[in-house]
Amino acid sequence: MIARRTLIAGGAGLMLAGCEKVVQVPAARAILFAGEDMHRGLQRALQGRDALAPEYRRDQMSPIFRANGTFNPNTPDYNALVADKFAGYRLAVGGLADAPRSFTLVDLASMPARRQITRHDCVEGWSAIGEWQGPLLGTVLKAAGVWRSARYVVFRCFDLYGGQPYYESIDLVDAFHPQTILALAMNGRALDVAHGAPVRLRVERQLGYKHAKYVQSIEAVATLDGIGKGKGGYWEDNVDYDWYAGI
Ligand SMILES: Nc1nc2c(c(=O)[nH]1)N[C@H]1C(S)=C(S)[C@@H](COP(=O)(O)O)O[C@H]1N2
Ligand SMILES: [Mo]
Repeated sequence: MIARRTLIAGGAGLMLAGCEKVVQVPAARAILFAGEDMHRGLQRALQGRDALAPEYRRDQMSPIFRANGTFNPNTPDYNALVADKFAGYRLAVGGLADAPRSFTLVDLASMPARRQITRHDCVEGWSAIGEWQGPLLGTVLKAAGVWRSARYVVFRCFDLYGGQPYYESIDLVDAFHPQTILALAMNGRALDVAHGAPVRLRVERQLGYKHAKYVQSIEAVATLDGIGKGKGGYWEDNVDYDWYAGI
């Protein structure tokens, strides 16, 4: 929450907060979004962690939504799943949970779905607006009896990126956020391989690298120690990106 004193200090203090934020982000993004970051920074300062990310109209959707990072995991295991149209896919959900289990795509598709048109912001300086559909992550976690006392959920992916396993983690506040979904579809069609088939995370209050594609398993944990190099994600471990990538 923003301190009352800062609010009373008025425009100058808030503007400064916005400027600092712009200076921290990589140059391309800063140039593209400078004005907007200022505005959004102020908005966020006044909102809590459960605030919703903006949603858009269908006519605002990007004609092209580029893919980034891994375009195809291209491992024997993954290729076998693709060949079988993901009939053999199982999403394992476990860790700190009363009823660890795995879900087929049919299981996931039969859960109540949320559909949302949101803007994806990549730290490299591009954005795209697309429509995503799938069950709330919270529904899936509840179905596996994930403990509310767990602190994080870790997503392990099918791909290696630069030879390292891609993984990510979020805390339970984001995991149970009403827009955090396991997307099975994008722009009205089953996810394609480039965008993370068959299941990818959408965690709409955070930057693109948190949105794990090709999710293979989800583990609820109390600490990120011992997961990868301990910083909670591929980019956090290898390039020192922030673990909390709020936008
Ligand atoms: N498994 C996996 N997830 C990933 C990545 C990746 O390389 N592998 N790249 C991340 C980055 S940096 C971005 S911007 C988005 C890109 O999603 P898109 O390919 O659907 O545009 O996926 C994120 N999730
Ligand atoms: Mo990204």
